[in-house]
Amino acid sequence: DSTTDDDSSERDPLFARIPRRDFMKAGAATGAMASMAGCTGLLGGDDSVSLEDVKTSVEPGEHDDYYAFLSGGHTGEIRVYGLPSMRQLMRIPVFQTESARGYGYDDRTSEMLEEAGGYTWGDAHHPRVSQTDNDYDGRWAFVNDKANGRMARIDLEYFETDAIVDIPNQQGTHGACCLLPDTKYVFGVGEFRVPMPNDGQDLDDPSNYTSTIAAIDPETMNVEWEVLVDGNMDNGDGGKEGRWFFATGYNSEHATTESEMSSSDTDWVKAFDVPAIEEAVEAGDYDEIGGVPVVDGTRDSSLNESDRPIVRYLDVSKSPHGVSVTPDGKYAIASGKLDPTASVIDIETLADADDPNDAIVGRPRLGMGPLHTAYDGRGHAYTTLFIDSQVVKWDIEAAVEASEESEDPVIEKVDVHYNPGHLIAAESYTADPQGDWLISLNKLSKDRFLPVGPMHPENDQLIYIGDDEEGMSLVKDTPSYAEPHDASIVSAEKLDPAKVYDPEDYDEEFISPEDNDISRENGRVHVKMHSQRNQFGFTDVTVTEGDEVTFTVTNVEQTADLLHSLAIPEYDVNIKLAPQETREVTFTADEPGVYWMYCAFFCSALHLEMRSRLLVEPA
Ligand code: CUK
Ligand code: CUA
Repeated sequence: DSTTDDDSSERDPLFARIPRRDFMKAGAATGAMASMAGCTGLLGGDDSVSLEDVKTSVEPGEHDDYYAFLSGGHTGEIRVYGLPSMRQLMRIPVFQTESARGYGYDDRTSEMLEEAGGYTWGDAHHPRVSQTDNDYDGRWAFVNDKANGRMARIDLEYFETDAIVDIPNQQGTHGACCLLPDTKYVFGVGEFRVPMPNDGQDLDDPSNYTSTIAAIDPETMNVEWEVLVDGNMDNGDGGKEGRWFFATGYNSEHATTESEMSSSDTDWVKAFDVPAIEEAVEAGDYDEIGGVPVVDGTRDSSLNESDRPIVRYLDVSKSPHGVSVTPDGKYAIASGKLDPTASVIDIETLADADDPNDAIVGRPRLGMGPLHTAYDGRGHAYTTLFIDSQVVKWDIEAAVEASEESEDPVIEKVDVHYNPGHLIAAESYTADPQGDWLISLNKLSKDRFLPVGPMHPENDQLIYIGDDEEGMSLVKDTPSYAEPHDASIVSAEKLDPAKVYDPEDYDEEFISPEDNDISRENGRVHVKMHSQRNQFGFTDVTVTEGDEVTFTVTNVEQTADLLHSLAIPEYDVNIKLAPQETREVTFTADEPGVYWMYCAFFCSALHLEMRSRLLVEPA
């Protein structure tokens, strides 16, 4: 920690967050303490802190203040960044195989990918981190697969994908989010409408296509129930109080072409009343389709069935895109996309309103192409303007007070480069955002970086939002590989990743040096061996052509960061072995010859010598 030599940290905990260098810089003009006391907001009444007084760069050897989990779009992965440095700390493969981690190469992960449909890729959009009492609890992150209708869970102790569910009745699972305060469900929001079941019936009868939201139990990753609705759905966010869940939707027209889909001037935000849905499921008021209870939440049914409609349809301007609930849980804000306004939905009003549209209490005019909204916890909203290439900061209560569509609530706009999709502020999805950093995830970088061929990187821009008087400050550009959609930013102290594996946490047998063993039975060979600097448990393993061979390999190192792997040339095998980790891999030895099994992590000066022979005898 670079601040330990800064004696001011003993005086005020706030100073502990300011690296000495920046502290000195801030104090250079008039002497440290006097200058700091004079800084806008720092020791004053409001919460804002000037940019000069926060860490914007992270010196060599220092740690960041935040983790940011960015989705990797159609690479299928999650990337972990540090903030404010924007350094990429780790990549977590989710829907695609990845050789450095041996993900999709060992038996456990390849079976998981196989059981989740056997696809080789996914389209990961919305990483959401689990919460308890409306705050990050460090357990899991979840992310959707828009391509194949799936939801994955990432274990944040090991930073690895540990479950993927193939959601029945959904083709494109687009939105993903949690029902708060305690992550009772993870919701997958179905985007593409298809016949249900999609088995060849009603091929060209779009009026019979449907989409659903799916409620997934975060512990078991089972789909507990689904609700089918009218129209496409897009993004979603759960209320903070455990009752409401909101999904935007375009295509209330039930159309199949772009021009028809955007012909109507209004579309819907759907508000799902979760306890009412649970009652319906409890009462058996559902059809079982694809093995899960599916409750009818179409417009007509929800208006007629009971005095407590399970889905409320709110009319908003055409093709809304993002929706997010404010930190205080009062409003859900849906962005217009094809309309320059956002719709502010009063959640409390919604419960009792005869006409759900009465709950729309504000329509601020923000700019062209509003897509997604994030929060600083000081009453401001930040919305990306895709067409204008800007982030607009606006005042939520001012938008509610303004009687009609007005630009009044707009405080400030900042240019971003270019065409932002999502944006995310630090801990914006919790009840208590940090209010300092915001990332704008821009789809196009155009000329911002050295050219690298026709495919450009995207540009994730870091913006400081902690100073309400100075306004937003663009701090850095970060090129990123296609293509982050959403992100979650979590204070570093809220996560506690493991340094080595705990063998109790996996099913494979831990192989110590004394457990090394080769057993053979009916054409099956099971090799159990340990690995350690600088050798595997066996220098030679002999099998016969056609044998089915299983290797169970443990890295018995206790030292953090000391990885080995078992790579087998021409057999397409590479399993990663972090300290105390065991992995298993099974393959058929169908080509006779000598194969040098080696360790692919440069683990010591004798790393190159860390290799053993697999001898496959001709049958
Ligand atoms: S979506 Cu991509 S920019 Cu999937 Cu949240 Cu809006
Ligand atoms: Cu072990 Cu290289």
